[in-house]
Amino acid sequence: VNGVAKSKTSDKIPVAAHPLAEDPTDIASNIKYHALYSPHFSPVKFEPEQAYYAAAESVRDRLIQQWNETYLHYHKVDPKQTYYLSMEFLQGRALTNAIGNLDIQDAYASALNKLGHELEEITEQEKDMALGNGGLGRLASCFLDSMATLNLPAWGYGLRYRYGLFKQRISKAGQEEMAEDWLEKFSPWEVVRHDVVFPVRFFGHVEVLPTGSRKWVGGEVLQALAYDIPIPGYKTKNTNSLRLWEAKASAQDFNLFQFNDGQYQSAAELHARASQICAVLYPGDATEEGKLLRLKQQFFLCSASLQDIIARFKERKDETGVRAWSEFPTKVAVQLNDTHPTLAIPELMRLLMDEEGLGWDDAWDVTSKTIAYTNHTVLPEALEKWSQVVMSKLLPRHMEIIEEIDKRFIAIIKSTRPDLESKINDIRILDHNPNKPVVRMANLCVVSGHTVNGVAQLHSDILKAELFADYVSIWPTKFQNKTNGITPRRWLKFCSPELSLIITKWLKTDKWVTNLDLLVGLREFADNPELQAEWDSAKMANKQRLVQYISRVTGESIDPNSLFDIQVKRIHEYKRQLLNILGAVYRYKKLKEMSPEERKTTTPRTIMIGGKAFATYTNAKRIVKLVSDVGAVVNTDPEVNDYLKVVFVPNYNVSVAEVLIPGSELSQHISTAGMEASGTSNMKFALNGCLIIGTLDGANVEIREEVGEDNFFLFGATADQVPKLRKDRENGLFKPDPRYEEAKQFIRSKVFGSYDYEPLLDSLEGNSGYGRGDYFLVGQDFPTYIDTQAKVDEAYKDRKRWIKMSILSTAGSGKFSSDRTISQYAKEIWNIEACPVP
Ligand code: HBZ
Repeated sequence: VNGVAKSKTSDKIPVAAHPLAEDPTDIASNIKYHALYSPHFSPVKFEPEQAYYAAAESVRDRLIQQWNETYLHYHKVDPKQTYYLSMEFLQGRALTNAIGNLDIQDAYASALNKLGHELEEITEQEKDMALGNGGLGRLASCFLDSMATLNLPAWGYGLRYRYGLFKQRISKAGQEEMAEDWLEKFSPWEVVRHDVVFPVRFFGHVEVLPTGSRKWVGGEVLQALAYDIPIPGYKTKNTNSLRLWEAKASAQDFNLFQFNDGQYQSAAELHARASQICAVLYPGDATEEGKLLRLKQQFFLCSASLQDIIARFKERKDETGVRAWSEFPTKVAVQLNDTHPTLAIPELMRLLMDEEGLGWDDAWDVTSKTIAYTNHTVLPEALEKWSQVVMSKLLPRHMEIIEEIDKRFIAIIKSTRPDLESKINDIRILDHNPNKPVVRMANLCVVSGHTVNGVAQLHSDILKAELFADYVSIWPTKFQNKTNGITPRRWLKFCSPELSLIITKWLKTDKWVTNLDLLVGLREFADNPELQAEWDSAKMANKQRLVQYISRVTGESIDPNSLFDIQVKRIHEYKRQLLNILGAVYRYKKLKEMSPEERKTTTPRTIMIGGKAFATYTNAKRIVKLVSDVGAVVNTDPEVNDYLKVVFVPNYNVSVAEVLIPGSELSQHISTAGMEASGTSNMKFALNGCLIIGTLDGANVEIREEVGEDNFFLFGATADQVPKLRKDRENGLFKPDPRYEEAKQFIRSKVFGSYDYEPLLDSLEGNSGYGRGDYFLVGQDFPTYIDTQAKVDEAYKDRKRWIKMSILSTAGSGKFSSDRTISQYAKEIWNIEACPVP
């Protein structure tokens, strides 16, 4: 293979299949084998791209071995299994994670060296698998890693989108979206299962059979085809599956007669409709077509997954050959990742009643003992409601079942809780509003599921006190909290190997990788000058890597000695990137007013902001534009250049996060209190020794408790103050701080260009935005934000103090391992146990 010859030793390495090789030379042979015998390119090149595919395939060989063993072991033991249903999985890249979890990174690095390549360069060839939007999708992926690492028999179920989350480009106009083609060549990590195919119906009607039972018939039937992605656990044989469904039409649906007659489009109409189902993640839902497509996607995931789960349940019967349906909940736990897969509820009811012959009561018993629901938001506009008209057309039998669940729920309330009668219209599932009758998906989940959980303590408390308060009085034990977590493998060990080695050295063990609570052991060394020096240099190495990255993607040169201040997350008004940029504008103005001598006494900062705005969310896009416009002026202003830079980091995604987070020193988690359900990047930053400036919102509350209040820069109104502050504001009682007015005025004076920021700034005034001016309380929190940023500047001047705080931040992050979260789900919701492969 040409190119392999780049290295002196590579021609001595034979081409051979060694799927389980330990030795770098044998691994190199195996990589060569794949380059030659699993060719995807012409046999003339062995450049980084070809090396990546060949290396990935050689890793996959090894995974497949463990994967098959895992499946057979679960099949034999037949434990209760968890099925995590999610419309999103934000997996990112797989190669570093796979060789890290298999603990073969050194061998691979040296094997690739022998072939004339660097592991780091090879891993960068991989495209991110971005089948998710943000926190919710990444959480699902962290959970998969923990479930495998904890040897839990568990599956992820999702959709195989052709195009994942869009690629973001920043131009003069602001954000531009482009299709992200993660399958442009192919993915070496997926295995198509031609034997796993299920029919999924849309439209049609309900027939009543002579027996009285009902059957959904007619309409159109598509096929769901399974693609599996291996999910290796860390240093364990257990390798679980992420099963992604793709929609197909069958050959019978191709009208050869029409095609030969030249009617090409109508000949393949169902094929075309099938290819729309999984074409894109989150199709725009501004139009009726868009809404229908999204509902189809949701049902497609639910129907295919449940048919698969039921088939597996039936396959694993005992010696007597019978298995009562009442055993189903002892073998199956289904977790709904938000309401997006809610249709699993009526679909399971339908399959049990119409296909398996159970009566309503038995089917209900099984369904309600099987399904649990996680809520990820209290924002009213994010609570899913589906038109009853659309639902009846697309899923007539499911609509009947939902109506029956609603009816029975109301009957129970009337007979057992007369005190709640006046509230029935709020808590029932169907909303018969004559203008737009809808199905309230969260209500359906709460009524039907056995457990409902929020994702951080504050969020779960708010759910119980507000959104679901009436249900709490009906089912007091149904509601739980499961504070989110992140996998310490991807988010510390693999993304920051330097810091990881130091941690292992000082703790004298690497057991923290699977027992993150051990990090508290760092506390006793937080003042130790030797650890501090090592810590400082590891952080500096990560900052240098970030400097290189920023220079590569933006052309901006940033000073590694400045304070690296980062806010990366989806752009949303409640997350208040606008507060951040207003703070930056204020800082710039003050720097301009200072004498050169005075400027020298300030703490130099590089403010980095990144994140994608939903394509139709205009104000979010204006925020992106404002950040890049501010950067364009500040970064080219020679007076302030040494003291402030503002950079918009384009195309924020999982692999970009893996570079940004290790190099961060301060990160901003500054949502309006009560609005961010949890946040998970806050955990990743804290784990990497980055200090947080934040509000008492979501998991910030718990992070602050764990790292200590001295190591957290707190500001802002609290969640319980927010309603009154909004009222005061409406009543004209809000007195803006002069600094806040100054910052807004500075933007209005066109210092940052002539783009029309008025709609954005206007959302902060009078009556606009959500109908009430400054709904997100940017003006309210601005003064304490600025004061707290001044405290950050002071703290940074004292290197020893800062590094100590940084160490204490990592030391206090043990609670936020997704291993802890998943252990709690397993014990307190799913009732499943580990099933380690011997
Ligand atoms: O889920 C996020 C929350 O905003 C965040 O606070 C939390 O940490 C995280 C994990 O629990 N929610 C989302 O990411 N939500 C979505 O991406 C979303 C996607 C489709 C929708 C609505 C929301 O229709």
